Amino acid sequence: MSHNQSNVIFITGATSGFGRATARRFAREGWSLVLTGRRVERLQELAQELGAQVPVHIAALDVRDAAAVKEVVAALPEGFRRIVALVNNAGLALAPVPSQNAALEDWHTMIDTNVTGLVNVTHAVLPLLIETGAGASIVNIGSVAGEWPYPGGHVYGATKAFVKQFSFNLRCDLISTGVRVTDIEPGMAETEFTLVRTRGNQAASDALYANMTPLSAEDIAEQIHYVATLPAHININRLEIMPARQAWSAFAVHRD
Ligand code: NDP
Ligand code: 8X3
Repeated sequence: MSHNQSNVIFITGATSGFGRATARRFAREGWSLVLTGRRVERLQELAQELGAQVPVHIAALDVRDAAAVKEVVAALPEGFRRIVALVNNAGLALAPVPSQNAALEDWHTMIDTNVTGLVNVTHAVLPLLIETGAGASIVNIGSVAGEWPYPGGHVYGATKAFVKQFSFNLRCDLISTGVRVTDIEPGMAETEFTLVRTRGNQAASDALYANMTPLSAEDIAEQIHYVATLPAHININRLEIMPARQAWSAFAVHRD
């Protein structure tokens, strides 16, 4: 399949981090962009930046709102309906504290966004991806937190484990359609992720990424571009990526 002007990528959470870097990465290759997120000013800024290069359609969207998701997809202009890649990227972690201290509302927000939101968008965009057929891709942004437990990971890690299993199960059903599905699982990457997780604590975010080299948003955008532009007969099921300076640790043991 050729990747020319008529290829469209639909990105959730395009206002920051991986989503914004992915918009820029695919703009470089001439793809048309559907950029969504809640912060409209940021969508407008990105459209301003990339609109001279490629066709850009922006839509304010909270992925938790299933009706709004359906409306945004139904209202896609003609030139933006041949979706070749859906990047389910919108997501967040909250409550970097032990489960017993976490607010139920924060757990619900993570489930509503990372699980229900991702499902909402997938369900709405799937018919267009199937229409595109061979070479189309769903790229879901999971996390190492969906593979490996860690203190304070509670519901966040569980939502990302859902993303992985949903990705694999989608593959089973989509095998005859040519639509590929990949779960990309990044480790530590410096975006606004930790600012959101700590509710705006810049010092905590800076400390987490200090004196090591975290992944960048551009590193992940590069991997998204890689999996979505492979020849149509190749499906990367799962791609787990860590900074060279991040690895696993020992099991915790609580002693008397
Ligand atoms: P950022 O906080 O920089 O970006 C998150 C994006 O998600 C923003 O564009 C935000 O847009 C969007 N978003 C959040 N909630 C909603 C919502 N309800 N509806 C629509 N959009 C929403 O973080 P990252 O770029 O790092 O995160 C992107 C994805 O990567 C997330 O799924 C995250 O879990 C995952 N991830 C991040 C890692 C990291 O270390 N950074 C590692 C592994 C996975 P807006 O607020 O404008 O709606
Ligand atoms: C977030 C990455 O390192 O906090 O998905 O688990 S990490």
